[in-house]
Amino acid sequence: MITVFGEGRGFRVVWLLEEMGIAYRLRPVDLLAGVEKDPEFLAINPAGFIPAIVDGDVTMVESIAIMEYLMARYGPTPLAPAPHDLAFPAYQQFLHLGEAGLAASIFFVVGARNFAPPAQRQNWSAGQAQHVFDNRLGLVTRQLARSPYLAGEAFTAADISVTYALELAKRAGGVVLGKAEQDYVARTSAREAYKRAMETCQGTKAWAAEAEAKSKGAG
Ligand SMILES: N[C@@H](CCC(=O)N[C@@H](CS)C(=O)NCC(=O)O)C(=O)O
Repeated sequence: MITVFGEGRGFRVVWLLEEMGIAYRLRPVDLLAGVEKDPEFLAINPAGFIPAIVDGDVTMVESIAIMEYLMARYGPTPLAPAPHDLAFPAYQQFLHLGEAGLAASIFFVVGARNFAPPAQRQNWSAGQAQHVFDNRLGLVTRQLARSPYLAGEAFTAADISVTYALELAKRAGGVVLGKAEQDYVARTSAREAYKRAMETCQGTKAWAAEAEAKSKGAG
């Protein structure tokens, strides 16, 4: 059976596995407690970041690469349009933009806002990361004016990639999503597979509930 190590971006992997109906188990990794206290996980990923998967003899990191591996290995699946499909270029672009453009940049804004010493919260690099996120988000907004999902009419793994990034930005990055993005996240997160993934990822579920309560308190 496939083992997924860690939530965080591991939520993408769990959501994909739920969409595809593939058996797995989640092995929690507590980064806040200190990964050095988890030698079993460090044996899987010596670099100590999450997520990782183990599937038989295969060990992998990088959430987008893991999703591509799972869809290629256990597909075909409509979550990954084939190369000759008209939806393929947008699918491929937004699958990667969700991490390389959005999550990777807002991750550093989240770190600065929530964990940096107060004097460093507004530092130059955090500002640059925010700028990169905002700029790439413009491409998502433009695409959502054309179609309900990022690759067109049908939900794909690109939507798993980008939804995770938007939720991270909203819950911990202080980003207020526009109407199009809010409606989009409401659409993608209404899926049964998303709800099952949330039940598996209890850390993510608690974090989402806390962020929701905070935003209501602030509003
Ligand atoms: N590009 C990687 C990013 C992985 C990543 O940064 N994960 C975060 C948590 S979601 C982490 O483990 N951070 C701690 C660290 O990098 O040491 C992916 O998509 O999997």
